[in-house]
Parts: sequence; structure tokens; C-alpha cells
Amino acid sequence: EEMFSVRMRAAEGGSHEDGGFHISGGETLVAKRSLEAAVQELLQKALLHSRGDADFIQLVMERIAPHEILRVPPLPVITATAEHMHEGRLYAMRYLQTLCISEQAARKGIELLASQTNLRGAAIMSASSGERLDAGLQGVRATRMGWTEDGYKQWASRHTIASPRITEALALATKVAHAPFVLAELCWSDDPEYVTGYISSLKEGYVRIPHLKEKGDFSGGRVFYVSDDVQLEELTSYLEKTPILIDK
Ligand code: PML
Repeated sequence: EEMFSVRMRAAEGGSHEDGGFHISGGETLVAKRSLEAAVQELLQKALLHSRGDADFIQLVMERIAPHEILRVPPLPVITATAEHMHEGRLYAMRYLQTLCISEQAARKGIELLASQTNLRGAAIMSASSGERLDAGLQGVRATRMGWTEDGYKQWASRHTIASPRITEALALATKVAHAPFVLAELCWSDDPEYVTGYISSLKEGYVRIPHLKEKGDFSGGRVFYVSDDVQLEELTSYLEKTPILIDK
């Protein structure tokens, strides 16, 4: 069946694609018969995040050649224990180091997310030095990923935590974990009401950390940690272009 990539971006205070303050973004890869429903869902998300008041909402639909699509299973999900932010960040610091991220890079990644309130794309960071490598510090956005209908149903029936936020994050994290040169991803939401984040890797799966910030904090974003032999063009092309379907 024909597949479509659907992407949404909403902004405030700007009328063209690059202008404005980023409010919301979303992403899916669906069969043609689900295209309308997917567009509606993303539009609702944009309206919800902007409280019906976005200056700019962009929805892009693009046909994807079926033979280009790679299918991978979702990363296994584990939830760590952390009672409050300090415990969560300490856990993150230690856990990142078990994934071959240096202490310095782990600290820099956490500091970056803690200091950013409107990080548009993910930062690409050297896992050894903690240096930011994305060109012009513009960030890179992972796109063209989604669940198969069956894959999603099966996953949701086995995971009581299934929610649009978590399944979207897991699809992204699964795509990113399969990226060349990526060792791990660190993420927490910039939504001030949502304090759970995660560290994901192909090696250990998707590890949720219940408290990576305090309520009311607008900071957040994503860091992709990469190995020293990283080829940025190859990595960026995979993240932005390679279509990935999350299947069982
Ligand atoms: C986001 O909403 O922007 C990212 C959500 C990350 C955490 C999802 C989870 O609870 O596992």
C-alpha cells in the first residue's frame, strides 16, 4: 500500500517557515487510507499546543516509495526510578557513562537541555568531548517515521503507558537508535507540565526517567550523542530522509 510521511510545525510571531517561535511539531508515516486521520490528529495537536492561536501551522504530506521503507521493532521500554529532579539527573549522568558517553559530554548534554527553551531540532553532540557538531548549531530534526497499524496495536495492548506522547517519542527514539554513529539519545520535553524524559540506545533500549526537570520549567529538547568517526552528512541524511516504520 502507498505510504505518506506527514509533518507538522506550528509557530507564533512569524508567518513563514523559518520565522517565529516554535510551539509544536509532529511527525508520522502512514498508509494512504489513514492520511486524513493523521493530518487531523497533527492539526489538533498544533491547535492544542497553541491554544487555538498559532500564527503559522505547516502541514506537509509526501508520498514515500514503499521499497525505501525500513521496518524495525520498537525499542524495549524500561522505567527507571527517580523521585525528584536531582535523582533523575544523577541517574542520567551515570547511565550515559555506561553507554560510552564521557562524563564531560554527559554533563554538557544535560546542561544544554537545561538551558534551552526553544531548541528547534536535536543537537548533535560528540560523545567524547561534548562538543556540538550540528552545522550552525541549527539542530537536526528526525522525520519520516511512524508505526504500522498492527505494530502499534500490539505494542499498545502490552503497554499500559501507551499515549500519543510516548508512542511518538518511542518511534523517534527507535529511528534515532538505528542511526549510524549514534550511541545514545537524551531527551526531555520542553512542555512545563511534563517532567519525564528518557535516554535511549540500540544497546539498552528506551529508558524512561520520571523526573528530569521540575514542573513549570520550559527547558528541554533532544541530544543525539555520536561517535568520533561520525560522518555528519550521512547521519543527517538518515535522520531527515530515511523512512522508518516501527513494526512488531
Ligand atoms: C516530548 O513530549 O516532547 C518528549 C516526551 C519524552 C518522554 C516520553 C515518555 O514519557 O516516555
